[in-house]
Amino acid sequence: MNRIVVLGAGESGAGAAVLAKVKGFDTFVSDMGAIKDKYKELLNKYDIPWEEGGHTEEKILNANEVIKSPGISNDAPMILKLKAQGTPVISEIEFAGRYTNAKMICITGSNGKTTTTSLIYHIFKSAGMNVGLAGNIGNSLALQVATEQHDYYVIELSSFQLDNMYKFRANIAVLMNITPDHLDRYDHCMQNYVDAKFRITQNQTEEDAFVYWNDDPIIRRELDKHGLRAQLYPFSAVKKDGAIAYVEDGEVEINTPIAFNMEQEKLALHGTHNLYNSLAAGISANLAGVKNEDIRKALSDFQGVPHRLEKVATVRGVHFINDSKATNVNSCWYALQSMTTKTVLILGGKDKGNDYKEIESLVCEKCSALVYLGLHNEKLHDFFDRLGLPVADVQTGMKDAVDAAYRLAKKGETVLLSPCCASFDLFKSYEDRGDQFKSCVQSL
Ligand code: UMA
Ligand code: ADP
Repeated sequence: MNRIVVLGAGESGAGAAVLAKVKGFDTFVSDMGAIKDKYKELLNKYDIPWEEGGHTEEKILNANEVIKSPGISNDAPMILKLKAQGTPVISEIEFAGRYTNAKMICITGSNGKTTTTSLIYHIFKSAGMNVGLAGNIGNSLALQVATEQHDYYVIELSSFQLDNMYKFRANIAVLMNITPDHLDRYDHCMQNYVDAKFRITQNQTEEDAFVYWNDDPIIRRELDKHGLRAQLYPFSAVKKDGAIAYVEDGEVEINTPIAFNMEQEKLALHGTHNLYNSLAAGISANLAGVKNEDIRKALSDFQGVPHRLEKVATVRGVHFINDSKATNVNSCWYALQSMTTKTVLILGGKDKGNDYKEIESLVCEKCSALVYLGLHNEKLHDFFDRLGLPVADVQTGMKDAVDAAYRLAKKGETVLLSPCCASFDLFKSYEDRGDQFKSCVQSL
């Protein structure tokens, strides 16, 4: 087997191509769109042939194996052709996993992946371990495996990456939660998405660990279905139902493998959802043998991740919070739940099959007004207008949304950007959306 074709030349594909090349494969990269200059430079540096602006069939269908970028759907025409002729299609993570003996700490879930991944990485790094940060967080695992040597990788995994993973084994698998997301990629069938998430446990052995949120109804329902062999480490906000980590009398406690405790007040991240993230990170570090004092210190001095409940400024008594990464309904639920003042919520964007019922009662309880920000706000009008809150409809961009929210907010209230939707209708990315929000707030 010597020809590997990589489809898509973004962060994932370019890294996979470099690894394939340094491992001696006849490597070819094909991108349907335009390849960014930085990835062209990387491919050229390693003398890897590439094409852009289309997929040339005869250069792809002759591959022995194809590495697919996660952004390409499994029913894209080229993927269907490859599958029909029996060519294996794998993800970059699956490929990279073959070339490293590092311990793999993998994090998935509908929400909290990036925060938990960053927190685990921060703990390991602060404890002086040789650790790489990779995956959906924005760093190719394959590129690091090709060019660096780490003892541990902390890897954020999206369902898209898990979809094309078959033999990869996570030494520590963390599943934060499962709520509807990306259903457009799963035939609008929730079970398909749930099954993708549970792939994080496949190939785990009795020596491995499965860390999960014990109160997630879907995870609990599914536990028996997936033939789990790993040791189980369930966590919960409170001591109940066999959780091995929880909060009791203001103390964060982890019972096993090594007893750990710290004052909840000292955790750097606030809010119920962040307690889950801190518990999952603490358990993972504990399992990897990080000393308690190092875990305590790192959980208390973590700086947080931009665009996740990020405090921006207070302008004439109105607080502004950037939660642009809330790209689904459940993450907005947690954001609203953690609000301590009345809130003007800015929401909207590219809908992913959202059901807003989940936040209806919190919107009634916490919101004083709504700003719909998107090219197509009809679904928001249909669902929320009947609640009788003041509403602004903005289709033009962030400046008008911030102005409208500021006009609607009373002194002491909070303007929260927590959109429930992807950003791609009006913005390049959720980072672009959050950055524009911050700069519009700064210039109020
Ligand atoms: N392309 C094709 N053929 C197609 C479709 C796309 O060639 O049919 C090309 C595009 O022209 C583009 C390339 O594929 O040049 C991009 O591939 P990609 O969309 O997979 O993007 P990457 O830059 O490789 O980034 C991917 C992840 N992107 C997606 O899953 C959409 C990044 O997650 C991840 O950080 C990166 O790999 C490294 O692992 C981003 C993301 O949005 C942050 N993830 C989703 C999320 O978090 O909700 C799942
Ligand atoms: P992901 O990488 O899974 O998208 P992030 O850590 O980037 O997760 O957080 C995304 C959004 O979800 C943030 O806006 C945050 O407010 C919310 N969030 C973070 N952690 C959790 C959690 N454990 N449960 C639910 N929502 C969360």
